[in-house]
Amino acid sequence: MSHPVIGLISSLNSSDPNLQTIKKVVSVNHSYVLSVLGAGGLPLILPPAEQDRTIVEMVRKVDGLLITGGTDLRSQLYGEEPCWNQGPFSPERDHLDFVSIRAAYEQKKPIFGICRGMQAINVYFGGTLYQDLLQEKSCTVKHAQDSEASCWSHTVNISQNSVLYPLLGKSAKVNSFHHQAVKKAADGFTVGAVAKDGVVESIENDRGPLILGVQWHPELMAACGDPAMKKVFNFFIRSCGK
Ligand SMILES: [Mn+2]
Repeated sequence: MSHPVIGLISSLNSSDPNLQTIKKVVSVNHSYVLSVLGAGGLPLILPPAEQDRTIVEMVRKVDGLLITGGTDLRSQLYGEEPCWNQGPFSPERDHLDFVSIRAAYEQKKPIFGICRGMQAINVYFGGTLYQDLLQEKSCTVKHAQDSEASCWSHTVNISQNSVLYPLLGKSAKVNSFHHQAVKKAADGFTVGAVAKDGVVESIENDRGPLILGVQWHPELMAACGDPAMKKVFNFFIRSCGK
């Protein structure tokens, strides 16, 4: 079997917010690359592009799309003005996410969203987000861990109907680096995993080629050899096989 080509959505970063756009850096955390390679996929990094049709053509070159983590989405994308704790957003990244999700969906290619990537999928298909979990009284689990990224910090309960259930069972140990979360899941999507405080930790589509999102960072655990999270990547790469 040939190795599926996986498009990795990149971010446009700069350590200095005053840097001109031309000096910014297109980047993908190495752990995504390692996790895709480890599962037998061929990672291909997709940069932002001004024209929609350029992004559509890039997506045509891949067998599946991995929407990586990143900054907060612009809140207006789900119809809200920003709250005080809205983090910096990236218009280039918002554009890249939405056009590539649309293209992969239309081209019937599997999509895997991680952290911001899951939130982008949910918002693209019409769902909403909590802008800041710290404002939610019911949110009693610490979702922004201070510990090492490869360490798990909270647990999630997985529904029996989820694609994650055969891989992880009814409960999984996950890391957590988010202050936003899915509020209303988009139509056509089901919540697959929740934290003990009810915060949504995964969503998946009800039918069609796989669209899966997880709120934690399996790539940071898989790249350090975590067997459970390696299974998640193996499952995604298998889904992208021709
Ligand atoms: Mn969490």
